[in-house]
Amino acid sequence: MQRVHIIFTGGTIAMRTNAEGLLVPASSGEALLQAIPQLKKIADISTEQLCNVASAHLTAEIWLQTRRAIMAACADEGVAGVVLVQGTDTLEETVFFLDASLSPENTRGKPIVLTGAMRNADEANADGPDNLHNAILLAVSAHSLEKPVMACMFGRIHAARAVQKHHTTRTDAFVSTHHTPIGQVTDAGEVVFFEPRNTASHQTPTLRIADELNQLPKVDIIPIYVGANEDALNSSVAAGAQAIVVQALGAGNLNPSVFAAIEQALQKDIPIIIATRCWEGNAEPHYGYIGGGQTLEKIGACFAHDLPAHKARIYAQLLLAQLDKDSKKRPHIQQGFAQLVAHP
Ligand code: DAS
Repeated sequence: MQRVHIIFTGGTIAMRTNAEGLLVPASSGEALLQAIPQLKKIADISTEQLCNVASAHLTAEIWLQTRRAIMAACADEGVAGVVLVQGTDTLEETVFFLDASLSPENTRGKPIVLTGAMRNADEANADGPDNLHNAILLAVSAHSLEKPVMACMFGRIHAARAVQKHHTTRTDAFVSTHHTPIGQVTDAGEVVFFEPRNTASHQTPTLRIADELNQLPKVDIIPIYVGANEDALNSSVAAGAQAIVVQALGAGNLNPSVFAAIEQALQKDIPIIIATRCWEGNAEPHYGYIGGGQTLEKIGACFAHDLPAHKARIYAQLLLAQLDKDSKKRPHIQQGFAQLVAHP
């Protein structure tokens, strides 16, 4: 039987209601597995508990540690695939971080499957056991994918670039924005990939970073809305942001006050990346009025394309992590984001 290595970091899947009525992290990964003995019929399982926290408490340091743990597991010839269990609130960020930062050599082509649960471990109809079951099945069967990092929730397999949590509580909370899921695990336990599964539309260029990194550069997100002013952006610059993602309106538009602040930040070599608050569609240079995408492009801002602000932020962090202290940031960020278009 093949072996799957499961890395636990916490989330609702491991939460229980305590004596004070508070839903908090409680069960270890091992305890969760003991309650689902049928999993042992699918694969041999080894486990590792990196932490047991709500996913709102995850940090870049934990991500980098998780990345190293995945590389170590993949280097073990006895391991067929890796499952990473975490809270669903930030699952799409972790899966994107791993997908963008792990090269095919790092994973040796082995599947890396992220999963969690929408219902806590002590609910009668908890979805954690099913999700774990599906993730393990996927980890032993999804070999030879070009980009083997994916999310599996509610039987649906999502590409890292596309996956988003779009409902706060439902068990089918996850969707693939712009796309359909790349596959599914059927009720009969069959793993089915929809073709074409390896097309560029699901992929993110790999950004190689040093394995020993313990932190990622500071990149902030500034939301735009009617009446937004320059204060948040200026505070972010003053607090030492190395780049700023602006979650703009529509195709990538904002008002003259924020535009002026962006111009000043760009003059200080602080890259500005324009994302959109729209659910679907690309951020791109569309309008020529002050603060419209065309004028932002003219002054040197770049565009996040299909990446939502929280994924564009991670992509910018990884790009910045590739630079030495004295390198110019703007050209590198611009080139990096331009590559996303080649992988639309
Ligand atoms: N509490 C949330 C988290 O840890 C939700 C979850 O796990 O589903 O992300």
